[in-house]
Formats: sequence, structure tokens, C-alpha cells
Amino acid sequence: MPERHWGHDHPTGGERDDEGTGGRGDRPPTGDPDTSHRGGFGDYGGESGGLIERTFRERIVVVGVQRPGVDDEEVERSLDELEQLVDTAGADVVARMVQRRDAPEPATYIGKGKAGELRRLSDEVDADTVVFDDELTPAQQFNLERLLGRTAIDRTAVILDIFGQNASSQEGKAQVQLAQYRYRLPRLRGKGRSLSQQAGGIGARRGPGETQLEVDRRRILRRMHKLEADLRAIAKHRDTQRKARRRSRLRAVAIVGYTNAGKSTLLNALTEAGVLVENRLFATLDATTRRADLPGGEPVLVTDTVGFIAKLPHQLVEAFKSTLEVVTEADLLVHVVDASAPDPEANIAAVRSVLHEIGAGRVAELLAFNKSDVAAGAAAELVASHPGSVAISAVTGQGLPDLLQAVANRLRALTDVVELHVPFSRGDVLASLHREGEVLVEAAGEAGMVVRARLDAAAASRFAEYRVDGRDSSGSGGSARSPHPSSRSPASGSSPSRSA
Ligand SMILES: Nc1nc2c(ncn2[C@@H]2O[C@H](COP(=O)(O)OP(=O)(O)OP(=O)(O)O)[C@@H](O)[C@H]2O)c(=O)[nH]1
Ligand SMILES: [Mg+2]
Repeated sequence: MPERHWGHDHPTGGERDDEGTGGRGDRPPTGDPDTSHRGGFGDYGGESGGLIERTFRERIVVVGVQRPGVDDEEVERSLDELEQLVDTAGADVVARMVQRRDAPEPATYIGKGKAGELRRLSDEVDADTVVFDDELTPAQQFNLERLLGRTAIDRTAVILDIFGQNASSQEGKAQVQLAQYRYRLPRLRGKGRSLSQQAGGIGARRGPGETQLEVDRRRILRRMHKLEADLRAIAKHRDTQRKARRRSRLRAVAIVGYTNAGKSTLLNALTEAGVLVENRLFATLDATTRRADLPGGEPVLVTDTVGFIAKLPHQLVEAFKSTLEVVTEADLLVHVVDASAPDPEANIAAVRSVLHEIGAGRVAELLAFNKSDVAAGAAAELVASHPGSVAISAVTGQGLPDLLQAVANRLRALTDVVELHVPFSRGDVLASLHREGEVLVEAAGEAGMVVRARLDAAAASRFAEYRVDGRDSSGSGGSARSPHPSSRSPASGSSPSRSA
């Protein structure tokens, strides 16, 4: 089990020994290390996995840097969100600070003078920890802790902590632990309380000439390799299930979106899945798949997935890649957006950027503006500016029939209508056309059957030798990202049928 820790390996107030760095002079001015460091948020030992029992709610100052071209509101919104993350993790924000800078200071993220100001503020409000809104480099974090005399952590650490608290499945836990190790490894320090000392016992023994840091590093690397192997085994098992799914030929729809947008609520509304719904960030970490029936009776598989957020730690994206294959392999994404959020467009952009990062940037996407029960006006405006999108309320059920109809239409639009000539002798080909596509017209011609059928790109190329329209549809794939994929014919969004 990994130690729960926010990315640094020494206690924050007490016996840290920053050899040769002059850190001694920067102890917290409160003087008494026991009161300045009260355990908890930045310093959890113990086993990970379940909820962290923190002895008290830590007092936090949040800090952001405002770059040129970013307006005040945007910075405040980002800090609001960070505050929500901190709250979700189980601590209280007691102050915030923003510095305007062209770029973060390489050594200290904020300027040195500002750091002094921040230290005074932190003393004044009796803060335990300072949380920065961008990922700090290990050096920045180290320097800031010296300058501030208290724990300095970043948004990434807070998100990793929440994921750690919320992980419940074996795979979820392994993924989060792996991400936490990847975050911690470059932040290990040579002195202070070490992993091995925490663990005590036989493992704490060093090899000849080995420093404690090397021991810790080796141990973390070994655990990472073990986790990677575990995850590969789990992924292999899932791969088998996925192949079975493919054989069933059911279409797959993945529900994606910003955290807390209402994805799980939507899955429950569509399928009675009974997935946990909470007004909490990252309530869902594991994918859940259920069957739903589209209007007309066609069944589809619908999967609820982990939520995304602005500045989602790349360690997490990396660790969750195999879970997120349900997204990259989906036929269609239903991208749920909280219409009542402060800046839905920014959330859409953040989600799309993660989709891009995991290789799902080209999967067809249908926008669903949720919570229209409490944000009817905003939802209507958003629908107007995103052609092909729908307004829904996963709670009241409002708009859900429209959503299902839109899903059916979009899935249909992913297929092309092709014309084929099948010799009379090839009853087997006719039969597989019926199985693999939707046969719209079938009539006897001179040399064989004339068939018009809807086929997806893969099937269309399998039946290429019987096609009379001569086009090879491979490449179009039906997966451009946009409410109206331009590579498609005009009927992509709204017309339920453009069959002959
Ligand atoms: N008013 C309103 N609230 C909603 C609606 N849909 C979801 N919510 C609420 O939004 C909160 C988050 O819902 P979830 O379904 O857990 O959201 P999620 O997208 O799965 O969130 P994560 O799994 O944490 O990323 C809950 O408090 C829901 O009750 C809606 O249509 N209207
Ligand atoms: Mg959820």
C-alpha cells in the first residue's frame, strides 16, 4: 500500500533537515512545530484506498497566477473550482491570492516578493498548507515550502487525493496508486522521514552504499512495476469481454463530460443502473455499462465514465488510459454538459482536450446540456449555439426522449447507404448483409439481387466487391468531431432517415 502523502516526503513543520540549503532559517514563525503542523491534509500516513480519516479540517490558502490575456473572472473561476476540490478532499480554504505574471517564475512559481507576502498572509490566517492552482515542478515545490514555512502542494495533488479517496474497485485503486507514484517519484527527497522509515521493519535496511533516497526510489519503482503488471492483467480480461461485446454487434455509447455534470444520473435515468450519484467531484471512477433501448427498439450499450476537469493531471490520464478505452472505442459519445455551470463552454473545451489526449478526439459527439430544470435559459442558449445538441434534465427526465432520438439518428448517420449487386447464387452474402447492416431495399435485378443497405465503414469495405456505387468508404469512418460532421452528408443530425 502506498503511503498517502501529497507529494513530499517530510513532515511540514518539524524535524525537516534541509541539509545545505539554509532551510533552517525558514521555520514557521509560530515557533512551535507542533501547532504549525497538525497532521492531516498534507501529511497522511496510513493505508490508502478507503476514505481518509483526517484528524481535523486543514486550513488552506489557494494561490493562482494570472497570465496575460486571462481575465479576472476566469482566474477567480479557476480558484473557485480549486476551492471546491479542496473542500471535496476534506479541507477548508481560508484565503486566496492571485499574482499577475507573464509566466510562472521558474524557481518559485510566484515571485519572491509575492512569496513573502503569501507567507505573511498564511501566518495571519493560520494556514497549514498552501495550494497552487497549477502543477508545481518538484523544485518549485521544494523552494516554496522553504519560503513559506509550510506545506506547498498543487492542484494535481488535490485531485490525486480525491481520486485516492474515491477509488473502490481493484482497478480504480491500482490506477490511482500508479498515478500517485508517478507524481511522487520525482518529488522524493533525500532527507526527512522516508517511506522506509514510515514502514519500518526489514525493508528499511539499506544495501551497502545505498542512500535512503535510493532505497525509497527503488521501492516505489518496484511497486509501480507491480501495479502496471496488475493493470495489464485486468485490461486483458476486459479485452476479452470487449471482443464478446463486438460479436454481439451492439452499438456502444459512452457518456462523457466534466465532473459533476450529471453523467451517472443520466445513465441511471436511461437504464436504471443504480450507479452512485453524488453532488461531489469525481464520484465515479469506474465505468459502468448497461443496455438501453433506443426508440424503434434497437438496443445499445451505454457506459458511464469518470469525469474530467480543467488541468486534469496527466498522470491520471495516463493511468486511466485502459479504462478510458470504452471512450475511444465507442461509436458515439454523449457529452453531458452542466448548463448551470459558471462557464459551460470552458468545460466543453476542457473535456474535449482530455478526449483528444486519450485518442478519442475523432469519435462522434452529441452534446447534451443537462440540468435544464434549473438552468432552462442557459440550456436553450447553448442548444441554439450548438446545432444538433439537446437540452435535458437527467433528474426530471425532461428532454430524454429527444436525447434518445438524437442518439438513434446519430448512430444511423454513422453508417452510409450503399448499393450492391449480389449474384443470385450468393444467398450467404445476402444473409450477412442483413446481419451486419440495415437492408433498406432488396429487389431482383437481371443478374442478381439489387440491394440498398446501410453499412458502417468496416462492413462497407467488407462488401466492397458487390458495391455498384464503386466508392470505397474507408477513411470517412463516420467519426468527425462536431455536432455536424462536415464529412457527412447533410442529414447527419436531425433527419431520422435518409434512406431511399
Ligand atoms: N438540478 C439537477 N441536478 C442534476 C441533474 N443531473 C444531475 N444533477 C445533480 O448533479 C450532481 C452530480 O450528479 P452525478 O450524476 O453524480 O454527476 P457525474 O457527472 O456522474 O459526476 P462525477 O461522477 O462526480 O464526475 C448530483 O447532485 C445530481 O443530483 C439535473 O438534470 N438537474
Ligand atoms: Mg458519476
